Amino acid sequence: MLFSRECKFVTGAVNLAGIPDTSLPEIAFAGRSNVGKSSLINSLTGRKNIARTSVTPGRTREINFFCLNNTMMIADLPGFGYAKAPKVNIKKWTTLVENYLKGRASLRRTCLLIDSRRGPMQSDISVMNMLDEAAVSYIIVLTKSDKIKPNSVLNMKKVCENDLKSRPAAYPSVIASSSKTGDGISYLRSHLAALAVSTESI
Ligand SMILES: Nc1nc2c(ncn2[C@@H]2O[C@H](COP(=O)(O)OP(=O)(O)OP(=O)(O)O)[C@@H](O)[C@H]2O)c(=O)[nH]1
Ligand SMILES: [Mg+2]
Repeated sequence: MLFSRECKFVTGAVNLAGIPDTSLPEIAFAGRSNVGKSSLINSLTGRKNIARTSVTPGRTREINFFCLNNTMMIADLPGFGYAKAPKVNIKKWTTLVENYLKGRASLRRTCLLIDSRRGPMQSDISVMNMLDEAAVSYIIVLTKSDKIKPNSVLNMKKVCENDLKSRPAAYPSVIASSSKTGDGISYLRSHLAALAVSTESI
């Protein structure tokens, strides 16, 4: 229900000062450049292009905030791990996103998106380490499940869930999704909608 209602773009923040002042529960979408963050937000909200999607990795440079039905906030984070990104951009990403993730009191969960075909890469592992150390609750969402065989998706899900056992801030189950076929989208919607009403942090 929540996701089929009003969805408004609020603002794009390039620094901490630009982050909107709101106490609504918030969900963040993090992941490597091109993993499918903006596409997933479009699919979840049923909008074709509320979150801009790109063929050029590194397109989303600011944190884009959306508000669902005046009930929940969504934050689309700039992608990381793009090898060709200038060093100064990488530093900017790290500072802005780390400060946001560690300091956002209203953040209920971070969805860390990982490509189903590749699994966690070094940059994903660094982000998971940071989230575990800062006790920021996160869930792994595998993207682009349409690109590989269903069996391989299941396998990747199991491998990731096994790795997560030793990670204190990780939600134990992994969700496989595709913005193309809609796989996992309604499941993810209900998972996130439940966080909008509950006050628990994990
Ligand atoms: N086949 C397939 N392609 C997808 C899927 N999700 C995203 N893509 C494609 O992957 C590319 C990147 O998608 P984006 O949603 O822009 O990725 P992003 O993570 O927001 O990228 P940045 O903003 O650069 O960090 C686009 O060409 C999308 O069409 C999916 O589920 N299946
Ligand atoms: Mg994007």
